[in-house]
Amino acid sequence: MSDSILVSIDSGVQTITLNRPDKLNSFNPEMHTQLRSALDRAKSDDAIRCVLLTGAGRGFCAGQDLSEREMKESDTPRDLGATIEKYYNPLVKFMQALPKPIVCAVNGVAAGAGANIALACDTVVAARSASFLQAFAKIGLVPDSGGTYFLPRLVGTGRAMALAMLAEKLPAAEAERMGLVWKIYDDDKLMPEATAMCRHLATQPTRALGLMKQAIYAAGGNSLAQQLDLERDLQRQAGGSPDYREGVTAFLEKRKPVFTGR
Ligand code: T3D
Repeated sequence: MSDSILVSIDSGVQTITLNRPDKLNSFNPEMHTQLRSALDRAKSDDAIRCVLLTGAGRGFCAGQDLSEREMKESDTPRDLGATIEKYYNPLVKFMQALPKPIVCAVNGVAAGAGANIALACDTVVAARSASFLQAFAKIGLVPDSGGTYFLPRLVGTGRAMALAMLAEKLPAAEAERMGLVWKIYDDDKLMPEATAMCRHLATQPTRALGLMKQAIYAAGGNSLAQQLDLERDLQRQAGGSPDYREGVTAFLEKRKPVFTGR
């Protein structure tokens, strides 16, 4: 098996690099399988307290590998719903449910499912030269991997519709202005800055950060009353954690807290 992704773990940060640069890191089954197995490790390994996702070469990810989708006039259409069901949907659901922060460092073009997998990460930072492209309309498809969910929530219905239907490349600076991206950095600063952010997150109260994900992602589907109830329940869990005890003790002792993630 080739290395469709590269994985390293340092200072509590698991860095996952999509690694099919000749195809702008587009997804084939092997890359899906390897990415999922790295994320499974992120979930089960207590030493990993933050995930950093990025791409090798000049692109972040160009979505589905279209060289695997070549077809003749006479071919029976492939069931694309099956690939979505098998790979993309479980990936996005797993990322959102992972009780640890995932930061995406978009190093270049993020297109098709690649753009939406970036948006499925908890925080997105990007290189100044990066761009986002809802490429689906160009090939007669519909945004997937959560694009029709994330885009209207992040930028509003009108902009989401235009991004999907016009399929124009959105430069990183514009994506930052619209709220798709937290911060942009000069290209040579992207990985040092993203790594520093992840190392910081890896020292934070991981359990509380996981509960924050749960609350913030639930908010879109909840009424205020439901959300307040959820906050109460999650605060009950956070309040029982060793990191809460450490946070309060450190505050009262006027020192920096040392969180263990528990
Ligand atoms: O199928 C299913 O299972 C359903 C799921 C669908 C999910 C999806 O993601 S559908 C959307 C698929 N993605 C796209 O439609 C994007 C296709 N790529 C592009 O439009 C352009 O490549 C980019 C705008 C992303 C970048 O353009 P540019 O000019 O910077 O680069 P390029 O020259 O087009 O690409 C560089 C190489 O990467 C090139 O190979 P070559 O000619 O140097 O050998 C190109 O063919 C290859 N490449 C780029 N994207 C893909 C790809 N190869 C395979 N699949 C790709 N998606």
